[in-house]
Amino acid sequence: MSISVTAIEGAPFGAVVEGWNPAEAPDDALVSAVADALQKYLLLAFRGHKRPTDEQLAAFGAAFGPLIKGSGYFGNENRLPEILPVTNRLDEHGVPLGVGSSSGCDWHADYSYMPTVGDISFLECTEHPAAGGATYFCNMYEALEMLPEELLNEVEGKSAFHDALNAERNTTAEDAEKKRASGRHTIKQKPAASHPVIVAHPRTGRKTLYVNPMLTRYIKDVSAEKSHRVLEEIFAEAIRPERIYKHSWRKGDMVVWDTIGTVHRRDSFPSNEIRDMRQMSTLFEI
Ligand SMILES: O=C(O)CCC(=O)C(=O)O
Ligand SMILES: [Fe+2]
Repeated sequence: MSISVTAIEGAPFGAVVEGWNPAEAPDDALVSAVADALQKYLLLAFRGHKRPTDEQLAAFGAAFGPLIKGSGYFGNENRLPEILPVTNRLDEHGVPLGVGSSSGCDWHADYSYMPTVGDISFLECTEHPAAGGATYFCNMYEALEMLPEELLNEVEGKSAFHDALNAERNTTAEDAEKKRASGRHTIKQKPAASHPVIVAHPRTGRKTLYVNPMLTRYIKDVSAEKSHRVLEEIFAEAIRPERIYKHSWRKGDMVVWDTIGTVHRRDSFPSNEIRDMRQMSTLFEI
């Protein structure tokens, strides 16, 4: 199987990948071609392939590292454990079948609240609404390179505390209540972890800014007031239009991205429409 990789025209980063055959087990040549492209482009949008089964999708993801069992973790035991449904679909009792509602979702890096964080993430589009529901990605390597010196000085050598409390903010109160009543929870435990604010990517050594508005709670060893101010200033400096790629979904797209070196968010969409995605992440200790 040979894939073609083409930079996305007009985008600050990202490439389209064509020629993937999900029915073929990923071999070393494919895995290294994808890993190289990912390092170069940060984000790869696979397009034009046949729809992978859950098993094929998980086999592809697992070729890049150990996958978190996202489905069990978020209380959606009805699927292959490695595949997390990001969907506003409901089951026959009106209980959400996955995480994610029609509301938007704030900038974050997947699983930044875990000791081993999301490394490479995968998001595959089964169904999307006619309008809305785009996903945006921001290059945090560049954000670090461009960070004003005064701000850099404030965070150099510092760590930040991340937790999952805000992950639930992205669901509607009504959906959260239905999940609670059903005995399923969006997150069973409330995990938390600390990581350096400036992280060297474990494979490339490239330094990135590892904080995000949704999951980073505070910078450690400074006053609450200072932590709040510095984080606000960092986000305002870091998350800027010139380093954001917007992905408007087509059915069947699979986007793969460097989740240590980027942050992403989702737009809301009309609640009477269905958006159905399959998500996976490999984990890595940073
Ligand atoms: O629904 C989206 O577009 C983004 C969901 C998300 O944050 C993820 O899959 O990691
Ligand atoms: Fe995410």
